[in-house]
Formats: sequence, structure tokens, C-alpha cells
Amino acid sequence: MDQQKKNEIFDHAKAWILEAGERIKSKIDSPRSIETKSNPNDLVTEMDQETEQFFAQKINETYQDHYLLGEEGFGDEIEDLGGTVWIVDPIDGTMNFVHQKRNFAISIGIYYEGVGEIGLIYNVMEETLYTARRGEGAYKNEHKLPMLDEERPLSESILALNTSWMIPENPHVEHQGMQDLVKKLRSTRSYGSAALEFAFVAEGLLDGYLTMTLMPWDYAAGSILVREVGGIVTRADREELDLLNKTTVLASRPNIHEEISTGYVRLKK
Ligand code: 2AM
Ligand code: CA
Ligand code: CA
Ligand code: CA
Repeated sequence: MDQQKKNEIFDHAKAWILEAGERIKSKIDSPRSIETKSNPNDLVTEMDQETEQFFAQKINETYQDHYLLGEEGFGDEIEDLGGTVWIVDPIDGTMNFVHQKRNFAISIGIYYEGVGEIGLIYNVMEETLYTARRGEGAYKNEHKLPMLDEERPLSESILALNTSWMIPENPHVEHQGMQDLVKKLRSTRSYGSAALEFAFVAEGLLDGYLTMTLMPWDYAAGSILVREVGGIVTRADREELDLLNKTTVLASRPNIHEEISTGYVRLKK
């Protein structure tokens, strides 16, 4: 992607994500209609939909040749990552949005010919904007994030993971390995917003993030951010991520990545 073009797209994306955040914030105490999607705990609100429509409209007006892949379906039917594709999660952490009115984010990853060029994650209520451009490092607001080059062992690491992987009946991963991992770690955290969990890995607040079921819009921006500070982002089995399908993800500081994957993660099926 041409650098001038990339900067122009970045500036638009940044302006739009801040504007969208402002709209959400201004309506945070308004009554909202909440519907469920795949199951009773899979929530969506009209604010998720309105926010995605806002991005769809902005992108359509400004860049007729760009594509949008969004969680709520107001974008395009994408079959490959040719051209410029905006991968947008209008509200990541909808359950937090509904129950807590905080701890949710807007996530935008912009890909050119399949390569992640621009990532933005906006923690709306804290007004914290994480940004990255490929090859230019990652930022928290105006502050450049340092590289993740510390060699802290797993026993002193904090990993974000979901307690549901500890349940024997979970369909994704052998729970015994997950229990062994939890025993080895210093501690675990679970924030309920994949985008923020990536941002916290990039920031060094978390040493890693392991999850079994992410969609492209959950990690499109976060993976760019984490890689820009030297972190490793792959599937949980260390294979390359597939940006068009549901996937496992392991994002972490370099020195614990292989140990977590090969030592503890035993995927079912
Ligand atoms: P969402 O709020 O945009 O739906 C919660 O642990 C995290 O997982 C959030 O980032 C949430 O995104 C995401 N998530 C929720 N349901 C999911 C599903 N069925 N598949 C994949 N990710 C999901
Ligand atoms: Ca959702
Ligand atoms: Ca999401
Ligand atoms: Ca969402």
C-alpha cells in the first residue's frame, strides 16, 4: 500500500472511530433494545448495528473500491482478502456494554491484499485509542508502546483466558492441559473483549491471550497491534491465522508462545 494513501486511510479511520465512540458514549444511558443471536447469552443491541452502519456509510462514501467485513452483516460478502478490506467489530464486548456500560471497544483492522496494514482499537469509555501501522510500531494515544522483549518465564506471566476452557465438556480443548497451564502461570485474567485483550498484550499489561473461538473482526486489529510490538500471533496450534473463518488464537510475548502452545494446548478434533 502506498504510504501517502495509507496515511490518508489511517486519518479517516481514526476520525471515524472517535466519532463512532462519541455517539455510543452520548447514548450510553439511553434505553436500548437487546436481542440475542446464536444463543441466549450472545447479545446484540441496536447500538452495535447503528455503529456498523455508520462505518459502512463512511467507507462507501469515501472509498467505493474498498470492502467491509463486519460482525453485524452491513458490509460485503467477502470470499477473499483481495484489495482493501476493512474488518470492523462495531462493539467488541457487547455483554460488557450491556451489563457494565464499560470495558468494550470498537475494533478496525484494514488489510491490503491480505496483509494487515492498519489497526485501531478504541476503548470507548476510557477514551483510549490504540493504533498501529505495519512497520511503524504501535501507539496508545500519542504514546509509542515499547517492544515486548522481556524474557519473563511462564511462572511469572499473566495470561488472559476464559474459564470455560477448564470445563471437561468444552468442545474445543482438553481441559486437563488448561488446568496444568493455569497452575503454571502467575495468574489469569478475563476481560470479555477480545480487542481489549489484544491491546493489553500489546501494552504489556498481559503476557498473552489464549482463546478458542474468535471471528476475524475480533482479532483483525489486535493481531496487527501485537505484532508491531514484537509479539507473536498465531492459531493456538501455531499455524497461521485464517482471516475468513472462526479460529483459535494465541497472542503473546515471544518467549512464552511456543511453550504455551506445545506444552499445554491440546485441541480436540
Ligand atoms: P462480541 O462482544 O463482539 O460479540 C467475549 O469473551 C469476547 O468473545 C468478545 O470479544 C466477544 O465479541 C467475543 N465473542 C462473543 N461471542 C462469540 C462467538 N460466538 N464467537 C466468537 N467470539 C465471540
Ligand atoms: Ca457479538
Ligand atoms: Ca467481537
Ligand atoms: Ca461485536
